[in-house]
Parts: sequence; C-alpha cells; structure tokens
Amino acid sequence: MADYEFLTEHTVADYIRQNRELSARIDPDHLASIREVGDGNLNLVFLATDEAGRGMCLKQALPYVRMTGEGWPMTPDRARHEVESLQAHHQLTPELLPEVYLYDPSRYIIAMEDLSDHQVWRGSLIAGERKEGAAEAVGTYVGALAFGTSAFAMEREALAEAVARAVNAQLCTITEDLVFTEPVAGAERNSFLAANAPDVAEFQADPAVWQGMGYAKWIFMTKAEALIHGDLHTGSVMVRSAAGSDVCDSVKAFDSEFAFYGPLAFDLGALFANYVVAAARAVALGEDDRAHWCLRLIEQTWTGFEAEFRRRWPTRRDPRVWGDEFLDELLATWRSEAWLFAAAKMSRRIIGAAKTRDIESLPENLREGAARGVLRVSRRLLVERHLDSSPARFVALAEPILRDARTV
Ligand code: SR1
Ligand code: MG
Repeated sequence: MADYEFLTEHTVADYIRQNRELSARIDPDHLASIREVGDGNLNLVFLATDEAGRGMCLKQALPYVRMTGEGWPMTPDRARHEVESLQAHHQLTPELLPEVYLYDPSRYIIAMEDLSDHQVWRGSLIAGERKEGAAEAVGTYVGALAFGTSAFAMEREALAEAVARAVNAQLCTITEDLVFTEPVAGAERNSFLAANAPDVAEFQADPAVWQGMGYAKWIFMTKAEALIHGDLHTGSVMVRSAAGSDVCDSVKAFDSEFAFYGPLAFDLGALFANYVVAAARAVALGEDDRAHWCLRLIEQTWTGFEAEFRRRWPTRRDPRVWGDEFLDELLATWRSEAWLFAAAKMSRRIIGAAKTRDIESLPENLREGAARGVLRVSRRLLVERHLDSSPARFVALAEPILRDARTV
C-alpha cells in the first residue's frame, strides 16, 4: 500500500487550490478541463486548463510501474531525480525544457508548464510528419548538459555533491536489466513475434553481441561524465510547429526520471536507436524516402551536439590539461560509444519488455520485417563499432539492412 494519495481527475482542482503557487497560475474554481493523459510506462500525468485558457501539467510518480501494475514496485523518488535534472538542464538551455513550477516531495508531484500545444515527437513521427530542426535541437540539449553538468564546467565540490544527489540506482538497474542484459541473455518478460524467433536466436548466439552489450553495460554503470537524461527516446521529446509548417518553433525534452551521472553517449545512442526504429516503420510501409529522412536525423543530432559542446569548450575549467586534441579524442570516443548504446537500445525495443508504438502498431506481416531489420542493424553496429563510427557511416550501413529485411 502506498502511504501517499494518488491524484485523480476529481482531486486535481483541490490540489491546485491548496497550493498558492499553483492557484496563482491557474484558477482552480474555473477549470475548463482536467484530463489524465499519461501514455508512458510509469506515471500519472494530468493536464488542467482554466476558462481563461491557462494550463498546467501535474505529473505524479506511482510507487510501481504503471505499465504492469503493483507487482513491479519502483521508487517514487524518481520524481525528485526528474525535477532536479529538469532544473539543472533548464539552467543551461531553458528554451529546450519545460519550466517547473513546484515539486511536492510528500506526494511526488511535479507541477510544470503545460505543453499541450506541442506533440510527443514519437507520435508525430508515426503520423509521417517532418518536424525539421527537432533532431538538431535535442543534439544541442545533449551538448549543453554534456558540458554544463560535467567536470568541464562545474566547480569540484559542487560536482561531487551533484553526482551524489543524482545516484538513481533503482532506475539504473532497470536500464541495466532491460537494455543491456535481457535482450541478449533472455528473460521471461521478453516478447517478440514467433516469426522473429530465428532472428532473436541468431542475435543471442553471436559472441560479438555479448561482448558489445557487456561493454556497454559496464560503461553505463561506471562512467559518470554528466547528468544525463537517461531515457531520451522520441517519446521524451515534445515538438511544435506552426500550422502548415514543417519547421519546429519549439522543442522540449522532458521525462528525465532516469537521470543520473552517466555516460553522455547513452543519450545520443537512445536518440539514434529511435530514429532507426522510426525508419524501420517507414521502410515497412514502403516509404523509402521517409526512411532516409528518419536516418538522417542521426547526423542532425550529432551536428547539434558537437556544435553546442564546441561552443562551450572555450570556457572549460582547465584548458592547460584539456586541450583541443583532447576534445577531438573525446568526440571520437562518444561517437563510438553512441553506436554501442544505440545498438543496445534497438535490441531492447525488439526483444525486451518495453516496446515502441512505431513498430508495434504495424500489421504483423510488416512488423516481422521491421523488427528483423532493427535487430540486424543493432548487430552490425556491435560488430563494426571499432571501425569508422561516424554518423554518416551509421546511416549508410543501416539503410540497406532495413530495406533487405522488408517482409512485403
Ligand atoms: C519498467 S520501465 C520500462 C521502460 O520505460 C521507460 O520509459 C524506460 O525506457 C524503461 O526502460
Ligand atoms: Mg519515460
């Protein structure tokens, strides 16, 4: 039993009324709508709008995984990790994150900016839309946090305190199990189409896959480079463009409850994996031009990331030892680690417990080929990660594999 009260559509107005900071922003006595809109795996999310058109989002962490129910407990303290990372990241790139209004640690509720004039990027990708600029913007976001929350920018003691506060062992364990271990070692909660069983068996029989996944898991567990988002898939990004335009006028990263001091290439790899998943869907639907566009998002994210990191680099704390050659080495390491993490993230979406709608909403005959393609790309990345790991080569390698795997 939880020892705190869960919000419902019936109690949201009272909750706002009881918090002066919130009732100054939205009128609890004249609410026009209250909707529960959470479509992720974990939390309750309410959107409230008043009659004057002002909105607010209330997000509450449950003490278990929403996707499965009470049988899978999960610390609600993840809401604190989310709010603290949102605030730390907001200081660096305010335009790329929602504003937090309040955090209530007694009920694990975050009150924040209403983004209902945005769409979840995954939904927009599934709908076949092009939101130009989104991939570069999320790259900028990762570049900013990579520098701004790291040893390159932070005073030594403040850094140590930030690392300690961000220890998020329970959620990291979920990632370690679901992303790095279970796709290759197998697990009861894994699932895939019977038609993909031979693909999964082939993947799990390859020693290079075990080697790569083990290495990725080890980096994930040990490399405390920056306060990373920790779950930066296309469902953790909101996008907005004006009616009739393909160009984003706003991009916001959110949902960073998995944040911790970890390897920053994990955030890049997560994005790359989700672009491949979006491309696999397009290939399955016979939309090859669109698939190419989806894969090119990899290059755009990398470009945004590198530009932002380089822009901040001149302000690094110790340029005597951290010279420009070191920067080149860092970038090369991150490119290669991003391949590794992308591979792990792809395989977990096909084999593991938490899937993506891009693939799952395909009819079964098309899903088979899309899943096979994603798994084959994952395997190739793991095998070839020691060679040139440029974003351009990633795209060149993935495109024909996805097409060859198409089922009909
Ligand atoms: C039990 S949580 C399953 C997945 O949902 C989240 O979005 C993370 O990706 C996690 O691995
Ligand atoms: Mg999430």
